[in-house]
Amino acid sequence: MTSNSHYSLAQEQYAAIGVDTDAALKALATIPISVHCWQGDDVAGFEGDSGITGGGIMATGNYPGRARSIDELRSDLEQVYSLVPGKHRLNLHASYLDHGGAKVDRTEIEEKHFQSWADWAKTQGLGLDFNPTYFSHPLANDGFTLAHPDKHVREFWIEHGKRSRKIGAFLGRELDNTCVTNIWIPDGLKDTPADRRGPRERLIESLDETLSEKLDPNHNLDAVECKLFGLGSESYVVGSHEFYMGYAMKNQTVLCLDAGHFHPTESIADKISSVMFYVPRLLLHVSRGVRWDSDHVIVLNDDLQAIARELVVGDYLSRTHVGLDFFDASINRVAAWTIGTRNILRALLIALLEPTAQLQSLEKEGDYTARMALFESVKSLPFGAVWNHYCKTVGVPLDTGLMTPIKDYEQQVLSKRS
Ligand code: RNT
Ligand code: ZN
Repeated sequence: MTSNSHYSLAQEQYAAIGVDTDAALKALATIPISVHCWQGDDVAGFEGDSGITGGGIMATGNYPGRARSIDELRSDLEQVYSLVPGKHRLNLHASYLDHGGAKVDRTEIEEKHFQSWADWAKTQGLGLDFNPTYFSHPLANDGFTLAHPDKHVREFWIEHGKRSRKIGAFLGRELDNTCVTNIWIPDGLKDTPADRRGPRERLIESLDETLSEKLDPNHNLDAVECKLFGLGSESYVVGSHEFYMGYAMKNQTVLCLDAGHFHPTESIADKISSVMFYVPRLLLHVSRGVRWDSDHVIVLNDDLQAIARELVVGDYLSRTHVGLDFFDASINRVAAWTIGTRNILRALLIALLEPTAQLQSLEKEGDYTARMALFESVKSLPFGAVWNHYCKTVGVPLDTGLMTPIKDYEQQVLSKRS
């Protein structure tokens, strides 16, 4: 049987439950995924130092081939985008600046340090997103930045945040494509705090000051990201969920929910339809928590499907920026990026192929038995044939054909890096 007939058959089976596969693929093609730059180099950045030093996050593994320069990272990213169907975005951290050889501290970053990223993004047809970098820096090493007890340290990080937002606006303007600038800070304590309130008061002040300049929302949108705990902040994180949910609601900023930043059994899927009543927009860091780690490569599991389903079924896609946040240094990084990015798209496709109207009317009628039967029967419909058809149409490999180009690239490019 040809793959075309596989698709026709799938089309028929979905049509039988009232689902239009062509419409689902058309919708999928319009969803941009913001691919995080930091999977390619283990969050090292290009400031000249080597990798995360503190800040509650950690890349583990020593698979060869990490990108050591901007050119290498771009080359790897081009490889990734060529293996992922659709038009997407790149999410940059301030530490990935193009400093042209000069030592540029975090309070010295300017638009010009990101010009080459904007130029490259243009040639690639990518939108850009941005993040101030509040970790891997001597002034972040004691675990506090925007909430630091020392005013001078706070001022340093406030200045960094202000500059980052302006760079975000610059990128949005250059590309004529709104940039989301997301604030995540590591601030917290390893052991029981004596004062939970003080650091939060300071954080509010620092955030207010950082966000005080009004920027054109067509160019830049501000987001804030919470966390339950991190390495070195096990007992207390200043920017907790309640903290940032309140802050985002009050100030109408974008709220960022990272799938790995909650209790291990707590899913962000159920939070979406609650917070969306109160915040203008949502940023997702789609990730996978495994025990203490919040940043494993996303696989097509129930958690991922639940998140994608909420976005589609709740009709939230137009108010949601879907970003990724994982970093695995123990496997081929191009593969990690590619597989993860394709997985959120696969999850979204499954959601787009759901007979939602039917499921919801069964639920309304109170027929939970039929709802369960339909939910379960949908699981064995041939979503893979629809996905394969999409990959074929846009000219990217099928899932089963991914490792050939990845291995070629590894052999020709990655393995030559020491
Ligand atoms: C850390 C946050 C944050 C970072 C990136 C590098 O716990 O998830 O989003 O992963 O900014
Ligand atoms: Zn995150």
